[in-house]
Amino acid sequence: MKNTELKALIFDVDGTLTDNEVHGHRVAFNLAFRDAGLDWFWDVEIYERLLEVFGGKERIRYYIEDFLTHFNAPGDLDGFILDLHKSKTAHYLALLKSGALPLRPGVARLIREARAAGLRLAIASTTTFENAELLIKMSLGEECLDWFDVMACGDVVANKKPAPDIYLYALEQLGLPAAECLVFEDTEAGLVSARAAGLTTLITVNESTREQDFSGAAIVLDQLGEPEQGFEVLQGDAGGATLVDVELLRRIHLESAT
Ligand code: XBP
Repeated sequence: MKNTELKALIFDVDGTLTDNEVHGHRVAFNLAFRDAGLDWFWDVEIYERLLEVFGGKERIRYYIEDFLTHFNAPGDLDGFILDLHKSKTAHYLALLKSGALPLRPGVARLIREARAAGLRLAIASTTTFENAELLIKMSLGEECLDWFDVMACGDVVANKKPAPDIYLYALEQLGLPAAECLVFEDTEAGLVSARAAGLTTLITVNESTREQDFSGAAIVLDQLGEPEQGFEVLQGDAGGATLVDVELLRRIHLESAT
């Protein structure tokens, strides 16, 4: 049991705020490969394997090193990957602007409710700041960017998830101990990262992560839930609740050991 007050919610972005990996990032990567004249195509099956590696630049390198049998790497491989990733990010931002990547159920509702209840909000994501920033602008409104005290994104830390770096950085920027915060994640690696930073973690799975190992999560749900569509509890105890609200979060926080 905790004897601390819940003061802040820390949200992962990709897969948690929006179900955007297969339908967003993957599409953007393939468009960048096409523009570069590469015959690479990441179908869903390959992409879900590549999601083992967090970080778009790191994922491209992983593909080159572990999936391609013949690739005449350019002399400046780092520069090649950087240019490819910049092109991918441009395509991803265009997808966001098109409205193709809405928030998952319950996300906007919970964020508004948490803010009204005086909880602080933060982002801790491997994606780039510009990707996270535009998602919030497009889905919540530009004025809502100020709701997030911290937006810890991408290369701000050296080691990406499952390393705890991005969560440790977010806690440092918040000026709060882990015991006063609660994390929302969608992947096993994200859970490992948050738990290694001492953070209580709520999981909302998506189709790519449903079968992953979420041992150590405070609770595992299929979504945050809406009044008209309750969540499904996959692991843990929601005490009869059908959607994630501040009351449920406070209870989960108090009942979690660490
Ligand atoms: C998920 C990631 C990111 C995205 C791609 O981040 O691993 O790398 O897949 O985005 P999180 P970039 O779950 O931490 O939000 O190409 O911008 O890295």
